[in-house]
Amino acid sequence: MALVFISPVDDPDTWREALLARLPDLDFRVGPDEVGDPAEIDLALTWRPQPGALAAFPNLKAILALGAGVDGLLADATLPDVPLCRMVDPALTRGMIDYVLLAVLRHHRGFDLLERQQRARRWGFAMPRMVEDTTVGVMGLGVLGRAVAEAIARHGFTTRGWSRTPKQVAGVTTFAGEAGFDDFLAATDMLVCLLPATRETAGIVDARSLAKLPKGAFVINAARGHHVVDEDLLAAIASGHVAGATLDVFHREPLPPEHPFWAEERILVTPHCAAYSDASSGADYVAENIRRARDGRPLLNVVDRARGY
Ligand code: NDP
Ligand code: OXD
Repeated sequence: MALVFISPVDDPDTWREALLARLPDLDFRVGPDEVGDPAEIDLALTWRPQPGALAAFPNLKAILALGAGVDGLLADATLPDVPLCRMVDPALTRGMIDYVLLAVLRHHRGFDLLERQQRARRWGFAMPRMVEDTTVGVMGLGVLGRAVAEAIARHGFTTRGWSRTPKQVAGVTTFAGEAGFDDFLAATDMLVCLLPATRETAGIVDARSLAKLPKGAFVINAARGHHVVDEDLLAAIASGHVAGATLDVFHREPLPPEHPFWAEERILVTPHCAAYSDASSGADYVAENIRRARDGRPLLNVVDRARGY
């Protein structure tokens, strides 16, 4: 099979090496230079291709995304109508667990406040709450949200989760659908967003949902900027209702220098670095999907295009 690799950020050589170790017969070509005849390409392994780039391959059988979120790919109206598979990679999941746990602990132990105090050369100390007295609420209980919620619960935080359909997650009190959303928010001291970017989830972290959180809550968004109404979050922080936020993703990336998030000292801005797929751990999964495509078997983690994730 011929696979074209197209990504402005991922290293083609590590993916080539990892995939050829598992599939020595794979014809691995890096776009655009090594594409050759576009009609020979069966598969695309890709992240953030230029809009229209994948339409150039008339015999494409599947698109294998190098990321978990496929909103960028689906935004391309010319995306070929072939199965699109999301990335599921233990290293990506591990990275997300670490990122969210770090953010939760930073807010829980008041390191955000201590950092501000240091800048002001001020010595101050407040007793932190017990972990079990802080409730973390995870929106989205898919591959990443479930693993994150389980890790947070194992750490001792009271943990809630919210998803579209009902779920059971060890140590986590779960809520589902619109009917469960307000109850989920009502006791959530730290709101973690790990939802996919879809029509239904656009602007879900808005003035209305922020107002439902207990006073002094924190927001951690590691999913997409699409989920947050920026002005509403800034207003909630300015009023003191929300105590601060950790934001990894934004409507425009890189976050423009004039954006007010940069200047709000109660917001930590990180540059979409929460979690990455890694060839050494993700190649088993990608190789399995390549074998399945070659053998005409059902692929793993195919996106439901109507649902958007
Ligand atoms: P999954 O598709 O595995 O899970 C999505 C979850 O969201 C499911 O539990 C789903 O519910 C829930 N959901 C979807 N729509 C709704 C809705 N309308 N209301 C309530 N719940 C909903 O995704 P992943 O866990 O793999 O990834 C989540 C997101 O994380 C990605 O889409 C991506 O945007 C982001 N991401 C960010 C990274 C970063 O570095 N910042 C890295 C990787 C991913 P149900 O199961 O009931 O359908
Ligand atoms: C992803 C991402 O979806 O990096 O994998 O955002």
